[in-house]
Amino acid sequence: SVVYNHKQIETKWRDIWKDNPVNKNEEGKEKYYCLDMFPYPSGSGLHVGHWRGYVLSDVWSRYKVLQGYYVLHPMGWDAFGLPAENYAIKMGVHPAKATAENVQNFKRQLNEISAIYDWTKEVNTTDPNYYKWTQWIFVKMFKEGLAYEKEMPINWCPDCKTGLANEEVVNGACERCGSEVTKKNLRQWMLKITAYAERLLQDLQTLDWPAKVKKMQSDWIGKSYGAEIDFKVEGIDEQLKVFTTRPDTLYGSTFMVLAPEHAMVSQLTSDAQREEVEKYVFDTSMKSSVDRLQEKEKTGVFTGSYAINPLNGAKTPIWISDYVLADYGTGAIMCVPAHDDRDFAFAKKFDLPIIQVIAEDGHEIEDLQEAYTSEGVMINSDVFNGMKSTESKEAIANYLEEHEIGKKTENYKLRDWVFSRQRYWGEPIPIVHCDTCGAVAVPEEQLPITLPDVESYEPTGTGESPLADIHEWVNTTCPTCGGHAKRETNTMPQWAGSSWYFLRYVDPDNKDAIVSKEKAKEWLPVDMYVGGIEHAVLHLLYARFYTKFLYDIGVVEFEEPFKRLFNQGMICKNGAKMSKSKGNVVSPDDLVDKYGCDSLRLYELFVGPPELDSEWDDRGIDGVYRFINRVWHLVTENQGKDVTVTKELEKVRHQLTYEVTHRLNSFHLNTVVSAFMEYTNKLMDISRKKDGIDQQTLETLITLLAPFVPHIAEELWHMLGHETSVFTNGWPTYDEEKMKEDEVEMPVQINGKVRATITIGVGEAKDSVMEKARTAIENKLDGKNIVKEIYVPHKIINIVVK
Ligand code: ANZ
Ligand code: ZN
Repeated sequence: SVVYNHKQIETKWRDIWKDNPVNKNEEGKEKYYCLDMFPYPSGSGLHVGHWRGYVLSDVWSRYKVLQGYYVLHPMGWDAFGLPAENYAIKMGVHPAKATAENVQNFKRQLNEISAIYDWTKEVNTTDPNYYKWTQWIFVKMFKEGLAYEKEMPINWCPDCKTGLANEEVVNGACERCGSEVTKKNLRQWMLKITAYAERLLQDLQTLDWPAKVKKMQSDWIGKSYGAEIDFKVEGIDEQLKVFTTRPDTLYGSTFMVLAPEHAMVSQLTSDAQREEVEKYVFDTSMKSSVDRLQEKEKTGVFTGSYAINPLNGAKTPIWISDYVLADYGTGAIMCVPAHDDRDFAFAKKFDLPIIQVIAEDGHEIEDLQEAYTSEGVMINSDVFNGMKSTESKEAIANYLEEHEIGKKTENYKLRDWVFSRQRYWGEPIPIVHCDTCGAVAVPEEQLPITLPDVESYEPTGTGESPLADIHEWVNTTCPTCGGHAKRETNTMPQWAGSSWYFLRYVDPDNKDAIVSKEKAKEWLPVDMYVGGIEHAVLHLLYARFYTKFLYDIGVVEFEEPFKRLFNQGMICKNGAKMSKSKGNVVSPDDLVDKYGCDSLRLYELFVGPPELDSEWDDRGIDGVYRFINRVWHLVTENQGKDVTVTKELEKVRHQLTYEVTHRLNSFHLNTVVSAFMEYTNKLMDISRKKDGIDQQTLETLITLLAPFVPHIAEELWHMLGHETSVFTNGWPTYDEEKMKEDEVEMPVQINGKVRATITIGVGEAKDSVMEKARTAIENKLDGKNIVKEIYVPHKIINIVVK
């Protein structure tokens, strides 16, 4: 027909694809794995912001199909977590039921995108057949000593009587009730991710990931080089060990600060100072970690003891303060107020001495107003005076090692992972606590430990999960000795299920293993991973940690899960991230109805560079819709015409193929759309002025468009007489020789202003070009004379007149 009817076409092709998928497993095809970060199936459904990532990954998947790959493009559900639990508390609906409904709804909405998901591979983290393996990995980690229990201070709301995740603490207050959040020591399960710190850091180099994300991960791991130095303490026989990244500043150390939790605090505290110290220690223990990390006025208390500087014997007072963290380095620092901002603020507040030991050009500053944090030349440092501070770092560290008063060390910011939640809606941790044997792993053949039904999902108020109230579930026998034991009632964090799900898609029904060796070899690791930048650190780091662990125990044969990563930016409206809570959500439904799925897909790409946040404007889709209509008319008008292929048509065809291929490979998808628009306009010009467009050019245009607008592409492809799908055609190739322009337009300037345009041949001689230029401006000289001619081939002709 002449009129483009998106509804009819899109319904028709969706039906056809149902029985004849375009992505087929055929002899000799290579495999390609393109993965989306799987969604949390929330109750509010999909908006056009969610579409963006899903369209990006589908375009990429279909592109790979056209290149001849058999593509795995799966979808599933990260369905444990707080919202379903909160909904259960409010409405009394079991989280499993609410989740199942949300999944159905999500799936229906996802189908509107027409992505080539393979639903036979669907996974759901809340399915016992899935979380059996989440638990299995935990058991393996426990056996390897990587999962362990520890008393840990966690955020605690005294009114709700529950532990809170950091995300649930807003400005130091409980997100639910607004009370001030305190700390409570609770037994937690920890995963020893720190054992993998160095590998997680080093292997970043092997990844084809955005530099920004790699930097965020390496900052998070936070490796720093420095030294541990032993200070003698006056009057007692024990040494105080500090960690510093700046051994070069040792002569400038004028006091020491310990974390209030440091093991030696009590021992160092004099009788006169004890009351004040103990009060400070207690006050600190009541503060949330959030509070403590916030920049604010320094506080602290003197212990009454002194440490001796190992280089010059200086007597330096030992203080405690909450700006020193207990679990970093050694929990104790030597303070150099002249060269460290926090120490400077502390020294000013408590009137402690400041000694400058590094100076620009060696000139000491009189009355320092702020810490001098740059490099420079050593002063006030005895035999090291005059040395560059960069060199003295090494020199002083060596001196310390030689005299056995310190050693060079490496430190990581990365902490072990607090892995337990006092919640119902998560994977039960597969451990039982036996009166005699202690913590014992549930035998692998007894997995999964399924979540029992509960009557009340409310937190118990004791800091234990609601599971603790189900006595028939909690009380059990010990797998080792058969004696009385209790099940662990904490559950896993939401990250657990998403740290390995990419493995399961490959072999979702396997009853005997996470994934079979053969399937893993066929598909893994993931070739392309598409998802939001908000997961740049935690999810990606956890997934890399799990993969390395599974590699170590022989489950997989690769150490990195995701070879290539692409992070899409957010869709915003009225300047804010699109979200239900902001009330600025645009639903895809009306747009799909009015313009079609193809138009919305294309507009999702056209809206801006895919890696950046982009502002949504409904009106923009109109332009994309008109473009699709132009393609429709171009093909319908030229279909079946017997057109001789001109050099010009060939050139346009090769140029278009080149531009689309290159921009697509580098993920510049918005500019792919502009290339389509530009070249379609060119073809329409040619079509109007000449005899029409040849079949091969039309077919190339349609094939290149197919990953982006699959329905109309199939329709036009069939209109041109093909029986098979456009996705069997292969990705078009180009020939750079045939792309070359034989004529170019050149602007001609007079005194720097463009006054005319000439057409010249590629490689045309300078004399001939200038002759054309002079002719073109002949009658624009206003009686002036040419005094100079500037000619840069193919770029500028400037004629200077006076
Ligand atoms: C003396 C010094 C002089 C320091 C100077 C810095 C500048 P990064 O790079 O983060 O590893 N520090 C050590 N342990 C700490 C703890 N538990 N809590 C708070 N601060 C701690 O920084 C290491 C530096 O942070 C160390 O080097 C120490 O202060 C401090 F001009 O020692 B420095
Ligand atoms: Zn036992």
